[in-house]
Amino acid sequence: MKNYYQKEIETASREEILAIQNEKIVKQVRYVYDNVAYYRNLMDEKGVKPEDIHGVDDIKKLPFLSKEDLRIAYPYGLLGTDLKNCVRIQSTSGTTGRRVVAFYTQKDIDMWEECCARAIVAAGGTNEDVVQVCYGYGLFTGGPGLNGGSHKVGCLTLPMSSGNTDRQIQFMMDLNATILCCTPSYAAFIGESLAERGYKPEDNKLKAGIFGAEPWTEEMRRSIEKSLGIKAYDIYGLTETSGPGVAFECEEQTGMHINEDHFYAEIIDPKTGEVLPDGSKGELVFTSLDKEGFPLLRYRTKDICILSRKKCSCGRTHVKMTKPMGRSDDMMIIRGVNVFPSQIEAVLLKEGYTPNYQIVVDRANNTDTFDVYVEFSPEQFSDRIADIQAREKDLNAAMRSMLGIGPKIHLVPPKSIARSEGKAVRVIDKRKLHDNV
Ligand code: DLL
Repeated sequence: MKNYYQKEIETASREEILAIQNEKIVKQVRYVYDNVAYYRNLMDEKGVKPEDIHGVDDIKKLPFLSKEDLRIAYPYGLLGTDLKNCVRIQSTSGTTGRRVVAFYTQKDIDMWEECCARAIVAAGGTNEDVVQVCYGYGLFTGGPGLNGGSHKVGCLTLPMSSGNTDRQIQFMMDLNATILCCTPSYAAFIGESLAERGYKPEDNKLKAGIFGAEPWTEEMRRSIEKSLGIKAYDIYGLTETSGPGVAFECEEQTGMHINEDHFYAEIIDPKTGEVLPDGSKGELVFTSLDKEGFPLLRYRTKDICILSRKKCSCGRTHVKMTKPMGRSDDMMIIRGVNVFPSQIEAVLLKEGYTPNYQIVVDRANNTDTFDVYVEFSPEQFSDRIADIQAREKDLNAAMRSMLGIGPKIHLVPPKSIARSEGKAVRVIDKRKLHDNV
């Protein structure tokens, strides 16, 4: 028996979904035009009026919003309703200096939590499950979003937040957690920590994990599934659109269904802004169809992916997005070659290394330097220089054939690279520091 949280909408026909979207977008554009002066000005500059929008086909007439607009309009410029109607804010970590503050009405929170509930049910969750949420709680959307979704499904929810791995393991084992929610890098660390304490994958009661908030490869998925003895599901979202649950994976594990009754997705050419047909790789753009507090239209996510409408065996009809193939601003250009951290992760795991690595890019004598620090697993560890050098050489060759350039590989002892409890910091690009001086 297949399970859905909101079967009717999750399995609606294409025509039904389009009808819902067409109706919602007309109302939403009118709402934004009337309430958000910042966006009204952008529409006026482009010569588009709410009357020009008759359905989703007309969305392409609307102006884009970017992170830069969010920065200019910070904090209240894109607010869609009186503050007295809002009940919550959430925010990004702002590590890249661009803090986003998003506002929610109670209706927005309910919609967001329902999206997360759909994700939990798609991962096999029912009211008999014990859901351990170790995404951060607080301003970050991960903890509150999955917490709310878990309540809606009726699961027993363990609001752990991130960190304190000893306590995570104690609760997981003592309270028989069945579904784990955290970043994939933290899931890998929990798996490693369980093994260190002598637990085998079959010793825990976990059956599924819902992992997202950062890029992770198929190789990483397999490694986590093996170490925890679970099925690992991807979940995607961003603070600007609500948080986790904008898209989620089903049992087919071949991409994430976008909750199309709430979010309209487009793929554009990131250089020209031209809308590309389904199946093309490009930048994902979201229009929220029914948000009140922070109703962004045509928001450019910078995430690069592909949309697919291929029939899914789970019965859900909503369009699927591939895993983001890195953000357009994650891509490093090293000695003229485009490099994504995910390519490096894929090579490492394929070659039997752990997902514990760090990439350091710098500049010396006007040339880019490219170093990758990789941990030995305890089984691989050797202190014989000849062994280490031979392994470093092999890994350099494997990277060169994947990327087109070979980084300097530094194999380091187990446990020497800091573990992450939230989003992992994989890249240290020191060139940016020089450029900012
Ligand atoms: O990371 C929301 C979230 C929380 C998603 C928990 C999933 C689980 P932000 O901090 O605003 O929100 O970061 C959003 O993270 O634009 C992507 O670049 C990246 N991202 C989110 N989910 C995935 C994923 C949350 N499944 C940004 N795969 C997005 C790859 C992801 N990247």
